[in-house]
Amino acid sequence: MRRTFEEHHQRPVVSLDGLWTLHPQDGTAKAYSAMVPGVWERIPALSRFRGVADYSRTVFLPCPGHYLLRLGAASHSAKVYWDETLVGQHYNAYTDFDILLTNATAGAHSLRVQVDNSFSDASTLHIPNDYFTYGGFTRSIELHRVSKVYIERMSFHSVKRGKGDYSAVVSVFLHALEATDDILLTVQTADGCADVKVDHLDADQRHTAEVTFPVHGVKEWDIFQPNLYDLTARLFLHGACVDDLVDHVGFRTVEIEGERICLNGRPVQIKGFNRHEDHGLFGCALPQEAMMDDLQRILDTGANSIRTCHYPNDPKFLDLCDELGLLVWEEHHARAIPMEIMRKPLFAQQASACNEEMITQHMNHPCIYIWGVLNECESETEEGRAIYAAQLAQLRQLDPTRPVSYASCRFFTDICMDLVDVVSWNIYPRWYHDESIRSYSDRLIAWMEAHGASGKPILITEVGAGGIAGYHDPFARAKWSEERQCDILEEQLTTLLTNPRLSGVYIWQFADVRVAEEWALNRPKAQNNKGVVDLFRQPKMSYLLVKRLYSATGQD
Ligand code: ADA
Repeated sequence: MRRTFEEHHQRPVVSLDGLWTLHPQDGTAKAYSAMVPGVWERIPALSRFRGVADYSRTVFLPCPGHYLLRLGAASHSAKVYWDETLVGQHYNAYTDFDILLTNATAGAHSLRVQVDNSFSDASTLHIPNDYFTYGGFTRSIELHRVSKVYIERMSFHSVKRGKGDYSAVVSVFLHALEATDDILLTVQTADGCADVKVDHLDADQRHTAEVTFPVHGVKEWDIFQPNLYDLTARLFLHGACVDDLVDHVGFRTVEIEGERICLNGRPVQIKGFNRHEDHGLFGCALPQEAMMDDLQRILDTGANSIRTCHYPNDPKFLDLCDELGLLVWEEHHARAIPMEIMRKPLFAQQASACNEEMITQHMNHPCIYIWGVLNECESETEEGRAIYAAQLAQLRQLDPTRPVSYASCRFFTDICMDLVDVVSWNIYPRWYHDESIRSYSDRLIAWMEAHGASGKPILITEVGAGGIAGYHDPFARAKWSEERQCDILEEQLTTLLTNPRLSGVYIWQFADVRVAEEWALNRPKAQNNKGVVDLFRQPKMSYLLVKRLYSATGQD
């Protein structure tokens, strides 16, 4: 399943997850049985394969009609062939895409998804980086049978009117595949509902139905208080229900009040982790059990937030954060992209597509409190500023209800802080340089205040140190030892968590992750070793240190 709950009760949906045939274009005629979702690197013979591979299977359609393939992304590019006709393609491993199959015939059909994880000029977001771009069909795929008018998606946000009283603001996006009359749409959540009648839609016409209605006495979604409500849209043709869509939503407010980030009117202190989608057993295709295992540990440390470094996360993971009451900083896919790539027209196209897909697909999740872009890109030049301004404007246009930010490392040179609602910095005192965290953070914050951060919340979106799991050096406490990682994290966290000018910190990072081969020389084991657990989730000494420090401060 794509989500942790059923999105459709009326619409027939079947999962296409399971064993597919995999043909890597590796010069052999070999084929493999491969799990979808999954990464091919978990097949021993393909553990180092970077290139193009074809996933294929037969799909049986029980009756003729209109069908929708809902693909939960592939890493990192996909071309989809239906009966050997190209019917769709997608770039970027971290957002979903739909493919319509109209007037399909009943019976057996061939489905082939050609996946490519190679680095080339055709890929501006997936580049050799300090995380691993796996190859595979990495998120779930479903086959939907849709009526001649169907619900493509719906967006939701809420506006507070009083204690427990909100307005639900819902847009339902319809797509008519044939000319249709007498359409009725109902929308319901909590104790509120609304109806919309549409007299006629032409074939291939899209229509957005917008409704706002009051709800009363709702319990607000909050940190560790995940009050969720079903939002249900149902579509009727000539009085008969032909389609539906269910989502989980929460009623809450996120506001910036001076130097504070406020949730439901209360300032919050972020105690978070950066978390990559990467696991020693699953690559980036973590099953929900492994996601939940991570979240149990994250909750155990007393953390209250996760930053989805550096890309949109699996909707299933966001559902779990909704259901556990964890705040999420979600960001589009970009990590330290060089300017020579950012100035390419293809970068603007691929980045803005990722922004649009991230927000339209994830905006209903109450756990997401902020959107981020362009982690550690060129925010110290006018050329870079123009790109930041364009991307931040796009985020605000797509979702005016949440604050926006970016995580910077352009120390004492950044010129974009005036563009954001929350100022965010990645700093590594005592690891990448040896100035004390107190001295360095005081100096940097003073500089920020004079260069665009004044009057705004400040987050430290990355802080941490390396620690190779199992490497102990209790006397010299050399760098890369677990002991030194604890020493540095203790100084960083005790200083930053008690600085009243800061709205919180995200530790870099929850778990060790694989890195690209090109990064291996300065990453022991070809991993980024700054996790508090290793690639297989074995806790390091720093796990208990973080638990002590995060648990010692207030709930949020
Ligand atoms: C940067 C970057 C992270 C990671 C980190 C590190 O802040 O945003 O992705 O590379 O440095 O480990 O050095």
